[in-house]
Amino acid sequence: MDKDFKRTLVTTALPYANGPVHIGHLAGVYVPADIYVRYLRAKGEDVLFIGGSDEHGVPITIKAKAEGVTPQDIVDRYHNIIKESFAELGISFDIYSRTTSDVHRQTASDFFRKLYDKGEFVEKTSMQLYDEKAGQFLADRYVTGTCPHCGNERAYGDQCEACGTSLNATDLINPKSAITGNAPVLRETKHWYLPLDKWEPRLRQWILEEHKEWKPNVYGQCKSWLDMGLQPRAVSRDLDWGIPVPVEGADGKVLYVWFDAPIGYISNTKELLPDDWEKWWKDPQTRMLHFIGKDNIVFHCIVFPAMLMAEGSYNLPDNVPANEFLNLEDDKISTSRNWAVWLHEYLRELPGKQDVLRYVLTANAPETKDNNFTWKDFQQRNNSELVAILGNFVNRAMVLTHKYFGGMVPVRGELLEEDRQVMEEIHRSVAELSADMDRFHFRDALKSAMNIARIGNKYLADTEPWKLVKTDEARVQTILNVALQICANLAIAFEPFIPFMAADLRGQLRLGELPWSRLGDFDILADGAEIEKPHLLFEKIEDSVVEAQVKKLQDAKKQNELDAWKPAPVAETVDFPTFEKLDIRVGTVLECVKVPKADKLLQFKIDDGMGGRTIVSGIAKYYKPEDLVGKQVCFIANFAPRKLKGVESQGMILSAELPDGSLKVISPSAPCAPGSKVG
Ligand code: B3M
Ligand code: ZN
Repeated sequence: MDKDFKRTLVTTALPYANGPVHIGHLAGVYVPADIYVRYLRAKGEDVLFIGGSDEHGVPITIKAKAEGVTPQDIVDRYHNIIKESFAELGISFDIYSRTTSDVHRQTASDFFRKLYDKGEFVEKTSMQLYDEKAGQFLADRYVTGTCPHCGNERAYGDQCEACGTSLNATDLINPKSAITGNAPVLRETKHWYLPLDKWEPRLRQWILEEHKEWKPNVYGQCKSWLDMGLQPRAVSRDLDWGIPVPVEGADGKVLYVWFDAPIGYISNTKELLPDDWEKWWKDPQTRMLHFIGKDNIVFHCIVFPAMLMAEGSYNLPDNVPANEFLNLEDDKISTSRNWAVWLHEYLRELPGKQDVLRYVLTANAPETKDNNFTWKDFQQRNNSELVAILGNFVNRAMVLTHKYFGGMVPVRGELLEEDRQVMEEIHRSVAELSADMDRFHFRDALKSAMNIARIGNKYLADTEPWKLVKTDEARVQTILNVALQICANLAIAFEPFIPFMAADLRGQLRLGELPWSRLGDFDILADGAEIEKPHLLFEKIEDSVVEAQVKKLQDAKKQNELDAWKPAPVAETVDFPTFEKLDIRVGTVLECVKVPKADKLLQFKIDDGMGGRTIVSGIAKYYKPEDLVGKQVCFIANFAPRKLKGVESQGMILSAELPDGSLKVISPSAPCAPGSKVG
């Protein structure tokens, strides 16, 4: 920011169109980027906000195959969901396009071709796994097999999810193609590599020397990559989904998704401004910022800049304010385990609450370390911050104005020390707010904005205009004028964070859009101006609402556990005489009661055809005793007797254990004489 610039280009990571976006994406990338863009716009700066979907790559083809549809069907579905839900959340992109657009195909293809023609690539052949039955090379994700590190038999070719090791498909023991189940063979293939090693000295100088101001998490990750030494990276793949490699004899090869995706930022600028896009990318007085999550740092700080250096005519990013990860209810967000809050579902299930989500995700933003989202905290921040501080202050100031002055902004008289102090405090908060915005410290900036409302609340509580109204109306006029000017300040301060509230508040105050420069002013509302009858800016969120969300998550977790369940391995082989040693019989339950002071145990009186016996069984959690009376069960009749909570158990009732851990007693399929042998 110390450099002179005329305009700012802001990009956000292009989400993969193989699923909807969740709160982790929002907190890390889209909400902070939108806050910053809205801030720059309010300052009157020239800014362009570019977004779009990343529609290539192997996961999309896998999903398509699993559903029996085309990759284009998949990306059409998710691109639309993502685009609409961003718009509904108020993420104010100037364009949200996609990497299957014609402009992008052409732009990415030309970019590759230019590097190819300049001799910037190295061609290399290597051995890759090939599925002879499917007639295609296999991306790492398309190969499964046994992990060489931990023995997990379901490891993927790029990673073993059991032990977390990243792998090459060729490392797997007993590799299998995910397409046909066949064992793949090794076959030679040719690819184009970008020699990152060639750019290493320039990258070192540019990042480590010239960008020491980058966030420590970003700078640190870059440094460790650079210190490990950079290797050439393949920028093409053998795949039938993607942008064809624009070179003779490259049939069946497409650009690697991480080569084409960042070029999407350029393509989308071009699509929006066909005649004017170049100044946003090539004029040194344009400042470029990439908002991304921490898993994308290397691509945006090293690989894409190296591509831009190789091309030669583009600017490099000025900053890459990457965030860490957001956890959900103390657990890692996981798409495959459905442990996530999906934006499109949130918008449907909590309609009209866009600002609450934006507020909570900013207050908890994972700016410097991983952070946690909980529904309890969501409720609490809504109820005790948005409702109790911000909403309450604005409402009080406006209600009092209507009550005492017919809804007209009262004239401000002489200021007292307490008024001047409040103005000064607000000036301090405003200064901190702007400074934090410039440093991408949006959590702190939001605190400063909320502080303005806190100051307002305290001001009304201290001056008690409702008490003065009978004795000193002139003083009340001054107090409410100041309070209303604070409301107008809040409409400016909160606009980048919670724009729906800001628009609502401006409407209630009958104000148009307000520039950031007016923040800290106390003459925004003119004397005698009319304001609307107030309505509440926020409503309380009841327990039942967040409890329903927590339950939804827990249900998803249970469902996952069931989906992942596998029967226990079969025990050691036994012969018939060994089996016969167990004497299993059918019996009828005559009585069944809970064992006192033992919450797991039921005590049975069983008709075993031999005079009856008592058996104690640990199934109290799964049955009401009365439901079992009269039922027939199977039990081991020659099980050594043992005492359980003081009761002698003469046998063992057989039950099956279900995936959720519950037990179900085994009954014969038709009535049997008590004492019948099972075998
Ligand atoms: N689609 C990865 C991701 O969504 C990737 C980002 C591309 S940015 C050019 O995390
Ligand atoms: Zn493993």
